[in-house]
Amino acid sequence: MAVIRRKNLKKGLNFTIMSVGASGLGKSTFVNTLCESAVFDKKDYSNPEQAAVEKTVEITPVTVDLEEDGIKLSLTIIDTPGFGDNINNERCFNDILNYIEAQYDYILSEESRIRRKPKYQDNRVHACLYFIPPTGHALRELDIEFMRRLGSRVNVIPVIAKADSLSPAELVDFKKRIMEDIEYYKIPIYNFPYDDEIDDDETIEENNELRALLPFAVVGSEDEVIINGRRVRCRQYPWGVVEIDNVKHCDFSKLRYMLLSSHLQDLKEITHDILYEQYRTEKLSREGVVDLDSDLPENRLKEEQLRREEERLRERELKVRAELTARQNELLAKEEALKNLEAKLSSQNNINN
Ligand SMILES: Nc1nc2c(ncn2[C@@H]2O[C@H](COP(=O)(O)OP(=O)(O)OP(=O)(O)O)[C@@H](O)[C@H]2O)c(=O)[nH]1
Ligand SMILES: [Mg+2]
Repeated sequence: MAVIRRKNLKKGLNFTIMSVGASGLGKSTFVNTLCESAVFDKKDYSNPEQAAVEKTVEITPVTVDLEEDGIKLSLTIIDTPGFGDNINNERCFNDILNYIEAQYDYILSEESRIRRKPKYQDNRVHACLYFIPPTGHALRELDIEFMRRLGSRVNVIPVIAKADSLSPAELVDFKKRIMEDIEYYKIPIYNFPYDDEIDDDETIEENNELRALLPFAVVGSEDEVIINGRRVRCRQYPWGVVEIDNVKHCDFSKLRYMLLSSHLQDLKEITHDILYEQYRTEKLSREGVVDLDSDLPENRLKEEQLRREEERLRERELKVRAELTARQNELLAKEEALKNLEAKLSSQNNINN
């Protein structure tokens, strides 16, 4: 686990999460559950038949301010429209990928400015939750393909959506099969990386525990009931209650803690040092530019142009100043001449009188 720097503690942290997956898997409900507020509204609370979260139709970033373990957190969540089982999936998916890359492009253009703005908005996505339908079988071709493509651009964290639809034994089995598929198809997910030589035992153990939970089984709900005097977020069924924050019922609270607290810094560092760096290198080599260091001929050219422009302006200013001084001197000389003339005239008048 990376250490959060003191400076960042005071200022507060920015963190961005995206939810991706098929339609109706509970992505928007999850976001509301994570933020503990209705970030994405329901249609009509008074009508039970319509009291569901509206279908998401566009990529919607929303920022909420939270406090986790005394640390201020500005959390941006990007909810995306779920794809269906139709031919539009590709377009919908491309919109999501384009969104992620557009944030990199923005940082790239800011970094390559000669005069950088001291502060610019960084909207890069640090974690992408990929919602897997709770089929109980294995990954679908669509999930394999989409996770693989996302994985080279963003930290993908696979989650089993609506995990309350599976029995505990089915869940264990399903998780195992999904991880086998992820390994077999070499899908690059965020798997709690650590370094045996650098990281301490505690970190290694914690990462291994979280790795063993992959893919996280999530249940989302905004409903609450009172159990033994405690307010509990849950989904109610005729046969019982699934508690969202109960680790025996699902992995929601462990996922939330790892995202917003224990692994937040690591996810940010991987985004910047590995994923963004890879995108930057690919893009620059595609464009035929090797690096953006200021020593490059084109950067030197830009700086030279800028320097000449400044010189030209300075010369013009000097010229204008010189003209102004000359005019002022001319005016003073005329005034002097006028005064002399007046003095001469008045002395002549005195003589004549
Ligand atoms: N059983 C179960 N149902 C859930 C869960 N989370 C959400 N739902 C229900 O699933 C339905 C769809 O939820 P949404 O949150 O709108 O799903 P979505 O993924 O945002 O859907 P799109 O916006 O169409 O992509 C709603 O009726 C939710 O109440 C869950 O964990 N378990
Ligand atoms: Mg939605």
